[in-house]
Amino acid sequence: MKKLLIGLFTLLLASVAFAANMPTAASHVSIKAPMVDLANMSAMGQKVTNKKPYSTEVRMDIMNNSKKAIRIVAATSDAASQIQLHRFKKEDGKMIMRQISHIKVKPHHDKMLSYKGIHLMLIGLKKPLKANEVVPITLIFADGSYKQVNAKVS
Ligand SMILES: [Cu+2]
Repeated sequence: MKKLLIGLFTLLLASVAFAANMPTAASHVSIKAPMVDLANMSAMGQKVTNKKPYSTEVRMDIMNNSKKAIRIVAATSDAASQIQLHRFKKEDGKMIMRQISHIKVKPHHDKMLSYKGIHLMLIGLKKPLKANEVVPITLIFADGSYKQVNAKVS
């Protein structure tokens, strides 16, 4: 019985070590041109004064360099009270933003996040953002791994 327990314990340790060495979704992703956009705030019914910015979208190009699809399930930033994943699409002749549960990037493909389609939405900006300021954003993947992206305000 004792031998069996030791055996099981060793097996458990080995599997934990294996899991720790598994490549994560974050390690398979490369990000190009991350950008926080202020110019489109007017299109969301906000004034482009930058005196009291409430929310704005984040664009970037997410490249999946692996053979498996990856999913972004959340994002966070100290600059905003929350980040939602959004899809901008036409419904009944109107362009409407809808919250989505995840952003999927196909194997060996890239996904362009843009105002016209899928994007990250910074909601409740804590202070006005200035041009060329860098906003660190953390992308969280379905496997629990995460990646920090430095998005430039422009
Ligand atoms: Cu949005």
